[in-house]
Amino acid sequence: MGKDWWKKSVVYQIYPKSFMDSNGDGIGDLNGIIQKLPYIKKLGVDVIWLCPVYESPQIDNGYDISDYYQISELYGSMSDMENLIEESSALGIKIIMDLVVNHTSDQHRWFQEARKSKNSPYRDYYIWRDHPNELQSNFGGSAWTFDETTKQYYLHLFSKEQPDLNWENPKMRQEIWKMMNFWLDKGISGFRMDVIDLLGKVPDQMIKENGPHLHEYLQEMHQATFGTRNTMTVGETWGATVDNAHLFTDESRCELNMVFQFEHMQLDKQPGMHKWDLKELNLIDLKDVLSKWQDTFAEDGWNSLFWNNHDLPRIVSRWGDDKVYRKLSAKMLATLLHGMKGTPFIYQGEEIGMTNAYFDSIHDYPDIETQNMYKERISKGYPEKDIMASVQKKARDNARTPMQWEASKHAGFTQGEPWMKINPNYKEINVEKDLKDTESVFYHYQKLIRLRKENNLFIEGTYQLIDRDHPNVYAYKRVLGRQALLVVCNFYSKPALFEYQQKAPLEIQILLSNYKDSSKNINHLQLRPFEAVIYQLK
Ligand code: TEU
Ligand code: CA
Repeated sequence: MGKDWWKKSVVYQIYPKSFMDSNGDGIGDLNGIIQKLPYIKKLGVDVIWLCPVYESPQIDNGYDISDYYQISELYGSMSDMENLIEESSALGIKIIMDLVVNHTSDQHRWFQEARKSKNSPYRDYYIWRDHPNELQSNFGGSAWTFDETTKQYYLHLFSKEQPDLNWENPKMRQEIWKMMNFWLDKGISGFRMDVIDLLGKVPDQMIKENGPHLHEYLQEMHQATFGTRNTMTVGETWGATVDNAHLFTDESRCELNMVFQFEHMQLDKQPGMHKWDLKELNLIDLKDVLSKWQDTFAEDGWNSLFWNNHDLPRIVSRWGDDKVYRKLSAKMLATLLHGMKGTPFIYQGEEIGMTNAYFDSIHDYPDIETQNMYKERISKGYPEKDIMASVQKKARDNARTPMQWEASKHAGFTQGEPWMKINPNYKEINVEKDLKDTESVFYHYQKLIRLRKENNLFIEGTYQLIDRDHPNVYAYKRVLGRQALLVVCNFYSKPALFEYQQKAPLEIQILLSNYKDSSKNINHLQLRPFEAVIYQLK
């Protein structure tokens, strides 16, 4: 296997709590994932990114880890995890795990020891101050919580149950390297690294992201852990810009393979405001941002490609049309993304066009981020109907409703009572139905994945945006030698005209379309609602 296998891979993200419950307690688990491996294999992906399954009080669904070396009982046992690694590997599927090392749970032994006394050998694993400053937690409120026992404040950039680790402490870093090697030795193939750009924070200077020592830590990590192994690493970096992204990903720097940048995912909020403050997406902004990222990694570094994850609302509800044109628009969005240069990530349920939840009550959105925001905005006097409108559009729980496997009770997700309400549209939208329908969203994803394997243009072709100012159509080319792909997507339900104005190719072939009878007349293409076509030009 070459060192660049991750460039040719497609990744499937699993949020274990909501994927498949094997024992009827209403919570998805590792054996549930093992049961569904043939399904994942059928889709054609190469890698599973497994969200946290470690021991955790579940304040933030596992992003609050109390023991890095244990599997949470909710999800199974260490031997279930070993089975998952083995059975996936037998199918040619690699596993990457979530690495959550910006913070631990307040129930982690290190924090329990640290909070006992200022002289605790673990005190300096965390960040303590006599006085708080203005730093805010990403989940609302102050980032500092007073601890009675020792009368100091500790830092938490997320909930107060997620104290931040002190990365300036070399002993703490050693512990993390040891833990990473433990998992690599078990046979996992790399990590997705939670909020990795926060490690170098300097709270006294109000610096959260991209602190001065961040890249030293990542280089040290590379050297001490995965650097000598054939792995894949992707860092979650809300603070990445085209100017700093190369620091993470350029090969010679020996840090990470790629990052998740979120610029495109923030185009539908009011500038400078929070994601809850809604704004319509402007397609030209989207073209500019995605093209800028394609261009920045044209030579060195590599893009991740994604619309969805467990923190983001469902893309078909967000920028597609989940009412009249659900299937067509889900396929259009998939085509637009998977035609680009980079490694595509598919979030569970995206491959069947699962939608936002549209629950009416705030009680059906248990996520801590949403709950905190709701309370805060109610207390500030926002109208509840506006808050709920934002929740229905943007809440993280939109992605976390259980996977819809079948039309039967609880969508085939569990024999018991699901931990979270299931989207009532499961009778219409489910895996069973998609697998029976050759025109389904599932098979469209399957074809996109297959095309990427068959045709090197998808991996290596350079990216060129076409007709930037077209208000409704997103079109681009991928070029390699004398061959090219032309991807044309009508982003809206309104018919649109696209005219290819470059030199006419000798041969035009349709590789994939979301309509049966798309035209090859690329000089004058009348596109129907959400029509998306990939042409090969010779
Ligand atoms: O998310 C990082 C993060 O900053 C999110 O809280 C993000 O701002 C928010 O979801 C946007 O609405 C990562 C994990 O992906 C997330 O699930 C965790 O809650 C968070 O880190 C803390 O570990
Ligand atoms: Ca279970």
